[in-house]
Amino acid sequence: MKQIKNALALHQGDSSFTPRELDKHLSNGQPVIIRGLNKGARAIGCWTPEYFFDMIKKNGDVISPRRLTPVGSQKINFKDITLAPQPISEIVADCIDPEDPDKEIYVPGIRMRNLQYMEQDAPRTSLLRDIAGVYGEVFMGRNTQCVAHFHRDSQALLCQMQGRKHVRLYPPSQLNKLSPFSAFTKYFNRSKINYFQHNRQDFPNTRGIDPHRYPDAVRAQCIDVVVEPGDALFIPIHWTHVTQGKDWNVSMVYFWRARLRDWKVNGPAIRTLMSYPIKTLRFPFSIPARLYTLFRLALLSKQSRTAKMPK
Ligand SMILES: O=C(O)CCC(=O)C(=O)O
Ligand SMILES: [Fe+2]
Repeated sequence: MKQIKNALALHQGDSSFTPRELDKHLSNGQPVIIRGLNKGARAIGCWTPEYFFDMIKKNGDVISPRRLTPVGSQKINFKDITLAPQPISEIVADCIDPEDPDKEIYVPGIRMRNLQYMEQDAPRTSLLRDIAGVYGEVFMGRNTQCVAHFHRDSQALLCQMQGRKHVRLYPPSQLNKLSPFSAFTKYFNRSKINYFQHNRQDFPNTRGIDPHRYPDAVRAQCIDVVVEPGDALFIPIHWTHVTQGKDWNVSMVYFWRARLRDWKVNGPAIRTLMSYPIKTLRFPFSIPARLYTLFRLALLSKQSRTAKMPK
């Protein structure tokens, strides 16, 4: 892992991070850590899992996706890492006094519009209120581990509200070293590497991948940063990133569409452009397949009804 020197801009508090500053970093495609951007938010002090559980119970539950990164396997297989969805209150209840403190519990992004009451304790900073089309997602759990990916067409601001999170960032030029899935699949923006195959007890776990299987990834240039509660991290479009949250942790991530002029010519951009016609091509083929599935389902339900009929 070669750390890129001076590649991460640093700001302190919200007064120094003006819309002009943000604009500069959007144009340069440079990541920024803003220490203490949200330090005044109530959420920083009170969002224990117990408080979170009560808040959900009072305001309404939602069904959440879940993921679990397997120990020992070199390659990510989405079928293996995806668990059955569960009510978020149950997931948060699991985060309170778990029998195994090292257990991984991961909510890999829920739209914040389904949990709008969260914003009472964590209002958006003025910076975000000035950007059109911003939407939020919540990533949370215990000992969370994500799959390395880049954002196809959006910019992102990760706001850390509880716990610590290690984020590794790779410039767009490094993507070919990170074993991305085929450009012709829907996973074209994700890496096949299991970043948490080894050394799960480490935080940050910078030695999680298999160096024999992925020697190029080990040599890739990157930036490692740990975000603390109250900090925010700007993740530019097409930068691959992978995260590891320690213990109980909550991040509110805000996304907005990148301006076309902030795209650069690079591997992730080309993959994204290729994905648009590929998706359109896949779609007409999927129509007959879906009709056939519907037809079979209709036939099956007719057969089962027939089977139940008395002779
Ligand atoms: O925090 C996580 O687990 C993932 C966050 C992420 O991918 C993002 O902020 O874009
Ligand atoms: Fe992301």
